[in-house]
Amino acid sequence: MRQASIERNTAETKIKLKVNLDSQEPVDIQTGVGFFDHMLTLFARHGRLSLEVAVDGDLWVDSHHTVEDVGIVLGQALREALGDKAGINRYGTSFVPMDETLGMTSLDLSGRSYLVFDCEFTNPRLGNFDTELVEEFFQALAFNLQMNLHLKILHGKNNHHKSESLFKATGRALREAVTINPEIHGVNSTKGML
Ligand SMILES: [Mn+2]
Repeated sequence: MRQASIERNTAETKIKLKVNLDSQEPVDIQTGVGFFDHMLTLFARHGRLSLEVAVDGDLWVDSHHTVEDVGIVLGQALREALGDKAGINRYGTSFVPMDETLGMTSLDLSGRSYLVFDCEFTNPRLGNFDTELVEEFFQALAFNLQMNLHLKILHGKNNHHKSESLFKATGRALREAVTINPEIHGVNSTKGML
């Protein structure tokens, strides 16, 4: 089983996170930020992975530390679960429509970190979640998982739809990238490692 469990405690957040790439259950997300729980649940379900997240964060400040730190720990856990990445597809791309919105994720589990984020929000908040934290989350995820991550909203209006399409597309693209491909022998790189 490709899985990892991380506990991280700082003065700002206390996080317990478990991920399993080879099981779809359980999915249990409790960050204290309702909209973020909704996004992480979609990410896990559409990524067909088990994800448990429990956060005790400094929400009396705002949701920034909670969202960014979950991105950091999720990235670290996924990287650990992937191990040497032998036999995986490595790349994944997904387009996800949500009514009037069309979002896209294209990613490479290359061992190098990069984020391209091409999405503009017109509403500063969704519940107690600041929409600018969508980019903060994916930045932390990309850098700690050491992946090249491109996110784009091709068109759309509704901010809930835009965010949701990016989390769903990233789950689906990640599933494609982590899937073991029997045609791939060893690591899918001419360099010999990822
Ligand atoms: Mn929704």
